[in-house]
Amino acid sequence: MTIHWQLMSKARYIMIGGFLGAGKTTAILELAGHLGGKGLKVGLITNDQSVGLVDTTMLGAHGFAVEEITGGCFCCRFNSLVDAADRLSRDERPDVFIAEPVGSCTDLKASVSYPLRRMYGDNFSVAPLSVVLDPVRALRILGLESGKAFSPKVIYVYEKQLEEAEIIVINKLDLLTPERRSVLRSALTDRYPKARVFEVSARQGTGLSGWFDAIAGADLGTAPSMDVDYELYAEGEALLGWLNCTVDVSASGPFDGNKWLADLASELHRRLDEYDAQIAHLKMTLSPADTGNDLAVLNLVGNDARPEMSHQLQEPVESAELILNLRAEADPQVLQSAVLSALDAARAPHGEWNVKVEHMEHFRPGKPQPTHRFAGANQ
Ligand SMILES: Nc1nc2c(ncn2[C@@H]2O[C@H](COP(=O)(O)OP(=O)(O)OP(=O)(O)O)[C@@H](O)[C@H]2O)c(=O)[nH]1
Ligand SMILES: [Mg+2]
Repeated sequence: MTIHWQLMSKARYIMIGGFLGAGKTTAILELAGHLGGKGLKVGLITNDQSVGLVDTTMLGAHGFAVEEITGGCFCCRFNSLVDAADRLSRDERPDVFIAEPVGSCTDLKASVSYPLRRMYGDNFSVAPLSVVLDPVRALRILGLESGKAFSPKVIYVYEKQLEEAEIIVINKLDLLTPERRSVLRSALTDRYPKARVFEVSARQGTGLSGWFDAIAGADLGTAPSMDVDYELYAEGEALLGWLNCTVDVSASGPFDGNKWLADLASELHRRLDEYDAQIAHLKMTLSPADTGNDLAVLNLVGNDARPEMSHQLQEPVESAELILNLRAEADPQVLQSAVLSALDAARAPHGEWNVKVEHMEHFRPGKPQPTHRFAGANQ
C-alpha cells in the first residue's frame, strides 16, 4: 500500500523515538524539511520532564511551529499531547505532526500510539513507530564491542525501545566502517526480526528517503504490545540524572560565544569524567539576548565522544542566554555541582563577567504512570 502525503485527509501523526542523543531531533529537522518541501504544513511536538528545552529552541530557530510538553513524558501526559496538537492547529491544522518523546521512554506504542489511534482515529492517521539509534552506543549496549556502557537497568530500557520499534533507524552511518555497519545490522535483524531496519546519516542527509517513504507508506501495526516490567523500567529511568538550566551570561564587551560554549563543554566534560558520571547527552544552546535567530548549539553524547557544535554564532555577543540540558547516569546532585563549577571556571577572556542562573532543576525522573495503556491495538 502506498500512501501519498498529498492525499491525506486526516493529519498524520509520526513519533520518532530512540535513546538520548541518538539523533532524533536532527532527523526530525530533516523530515520536517522534506515534508515542507512537498508543500505540507508540519507541526512539531517536543517533550521533557522539565522546562527549558534545547530541542524546542533548536527546532524553533529553524522556523518550525513547535509546542513542548514539559513535566512528564507523552505517555504520562497523554492529554497534553492532544492539547499540543490542538494548539498547533489553532490557525491552520498541520498536515503532519512529528513528536519526539523523551529519550529514556519506552512502551510508547501501548501508551501513546494505540490510544491515539483508538481514541482520536478520526483526527489522526498514525505512522509506524520509528526508533533511531546511535550505532557507537548500540554496538556497546548490545555487547558487540567493548567499552563503558550504562548499568543493566538502563540497558533494559534501551532494549525495550528497540523491541517495540516497527522501524529501527541506524543513524550516524558516517561514523561507521562497512564492517561495523554490517555487524550491527545483522545483530539487529537477528534480535528484532519484525522491525524494518534503515541506515541513515541524519546529519549528512543520506539514506533518509527509504525511511521517510516507509513512514508515509504504511500505518502503525496491530501487534500486541510488548511486556514491560514497570518497576525495572522506573528504576532504569531513575538511574539517569537530569539537569535543565537557563543561565544569562554577559560581559562588559563583545566575546566569542562559540569559544565560551566550547570551553564550558570541556570544563563540564572533565568534571563529569572525574565523577564517573556516564554521559547520555549534554546539549546546550547559546543565543544572543538581543538579536534574531543567531544560535550556537553544542552536543556531547558520551564520555569518550567529543563535544560537537552543529551551529555556530555568526557574531561576537555581549550578553546571551545559555540553555543547558544534561542527562547522565549519576546522582543529580553531582550533575549540579559539576555544572555550577564548570560555569564558574568558564569565563570570558577579559573585562567584567556576569553569570546569572535564571532556572536550574536537577532530579531523577519519576516512575512512569501512563494515562492509558492498551495491551494490543484493539484492547
Ligand atoms: N556523526 C553524526 N552525528 C549525528 C548525526 N545525527 C545526529 N548527530 C549528532 O548527534 C548529537 C545528538 O543529536 P540530537 O538530534 O540532538 O539527538 P536526540 O536523539 O534528539 O537527543 P535527545 O533529545 O537528548 O534524546 C548531535 O551532536 C547531532 O549533531 C549523524 O548522522 N552523524
Ligand atoms: Mg532531541
